[in-house]
Amino acid sequence: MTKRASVESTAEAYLELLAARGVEYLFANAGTDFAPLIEAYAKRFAAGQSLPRPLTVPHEVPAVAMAHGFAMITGRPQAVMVHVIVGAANALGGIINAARSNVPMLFTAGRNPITEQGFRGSRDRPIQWAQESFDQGAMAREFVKWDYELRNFAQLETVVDRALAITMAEPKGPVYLTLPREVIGEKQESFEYGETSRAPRPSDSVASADAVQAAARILAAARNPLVIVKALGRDPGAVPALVRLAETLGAPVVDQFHTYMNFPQHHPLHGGFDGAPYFDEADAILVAESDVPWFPSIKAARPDARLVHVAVDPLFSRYPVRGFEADVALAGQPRLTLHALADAVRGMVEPAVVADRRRRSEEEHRLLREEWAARARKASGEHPMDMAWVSKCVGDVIDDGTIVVNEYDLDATQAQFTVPGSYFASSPAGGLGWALGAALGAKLAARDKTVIACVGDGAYMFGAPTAAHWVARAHDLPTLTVIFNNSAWNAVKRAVHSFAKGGWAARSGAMPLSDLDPAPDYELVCRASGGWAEKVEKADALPDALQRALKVVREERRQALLNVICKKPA
Ligand SMILES: Cc1ncc(C[n+]2csc(CCOP(=O)(O)OP(=O)(O)O)c2C)c(N)n1
Repeated sequence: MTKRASVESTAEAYLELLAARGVEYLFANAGTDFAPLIEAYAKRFAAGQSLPRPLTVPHEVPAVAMAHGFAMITGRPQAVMVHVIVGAANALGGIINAARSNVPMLFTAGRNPITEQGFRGSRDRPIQWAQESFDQGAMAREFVKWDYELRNFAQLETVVDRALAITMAEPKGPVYLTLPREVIGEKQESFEYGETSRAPRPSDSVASADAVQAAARILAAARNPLVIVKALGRDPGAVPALVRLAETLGAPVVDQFHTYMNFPQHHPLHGGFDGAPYFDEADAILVAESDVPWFPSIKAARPDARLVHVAVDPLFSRYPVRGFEADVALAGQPRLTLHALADAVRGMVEPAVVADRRRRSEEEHRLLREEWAARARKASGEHPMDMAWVSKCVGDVIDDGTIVVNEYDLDATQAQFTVPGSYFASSPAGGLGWALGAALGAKLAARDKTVIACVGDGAYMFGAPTAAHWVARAHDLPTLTVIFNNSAWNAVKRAVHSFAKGGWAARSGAMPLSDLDPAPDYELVCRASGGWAEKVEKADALPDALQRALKVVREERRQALLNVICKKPA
């Protein structure tokens, strides 16, 4: 059905269309290019139309991360708008994160006025000569699935519907639309559009029955099948499918460099977070949504191990180099593929063999948990605090209503994630600064949940914390931030130790470019935006501090932060 709206500009028609397409939020960091849009919002507000709700985010890093966080919880793309080329440049790290995480998003930027005079919206600021680029899409093109410039009003519906359909098609990822000021500022009288988008929406797909049978034969014939998983839980519906397959096979499942909750950690077939101890035995490995199942240079699968890959895109086609081999690669929705595999495997395995494997895996699971508990007990007495202890204390406060956003330092062995959609870690691309904004976006999407952002002190600073805390207060998004503060970039130090074992840096202790002393009083940054925040220096004080912080977040509905002082790495 066609709808007709009375509008005064293309910008107003654009907002009308986004609202009609279910886009709830526009995360925005404005500039001169926004004038037509802001004017259109004012008119819509006067008419009682507030969608898509504009949220000011005073830095592009948390703006993009908020859209990422919202989409990772809901599966629905939101709009981000930044200021021309300079805003897009600040946003790009977040776009790379979203691209490598297959998170949908309508990323937009104003485009500087092209004309020097003669149009409504022509240049009227000195920056508008220097802020034009030859090809504005080029900056983001490698990391978006599609980019385009809105050229005219007549194509508005086609262009926006196409953008939204492409971002949502698997493999999902951001799209980039630039909005020239003359175009969005152009005067209109009315806008006619279809009530719903009729852009093609590709249906879910699943591998052919032959390929599924071939994969099932490999897994069923193995003595020691193993599952390696990383990002399967992007689709929470894939988690029970993996549980079914693992139980059918009696195979352990290892979360390797995991970025989502993929498999319940308390399940007896959860085999921990390191595949290496399994590789000597594993004669068939199912690699599920894992771009890096092992390091070929350190410890890899046996050369004779049979390999089955399950992923939306088992080639990871957007990666320049990825040499992991496969005997069978099952493309399509892993949720569907895994159910099909479980069905196929069921008739091929001996129940006694499965039961025997399961007993061995259960024992391994029990031993691993004892080892992790012992590590936490040992860490509990250390001063300054060990990150394993901090992780255990955070792990102890997690319940079924908690979402954790982890930018590096929460050690998953010390927590127990059992609910799909409860744990999210940094993108495989690792662009720092993601967690603070992602946690705010998650909270916006799930207001009844407790959202905890676990960040290193480095990750915290990359997240534009002044802007993020401002957003938490201004938009009423009470999250808890836990800073694992070791006054260093330990990831950088670890890389030096790994690259030059026992070398100059290790022997002399000189490690320039990796220390963050003197550590700021980060708690003051949160308090500056009305948050509740404490510095915690003693291990035995942390559990109570976490309880106090959670009470503030849940009952006062105010943001909170714990600056937890941890051992500084060598
Ligand atoms: C935008 C960006 N810049 C730099 C890096 C390189 N980098 C990776 S981890 C890291 C340090 C993280 O420090 P912190 O959050 O304190 O955690 P820690 O390593 O100390 O555990 C850096 C600088 C990156 N991943 N992203």
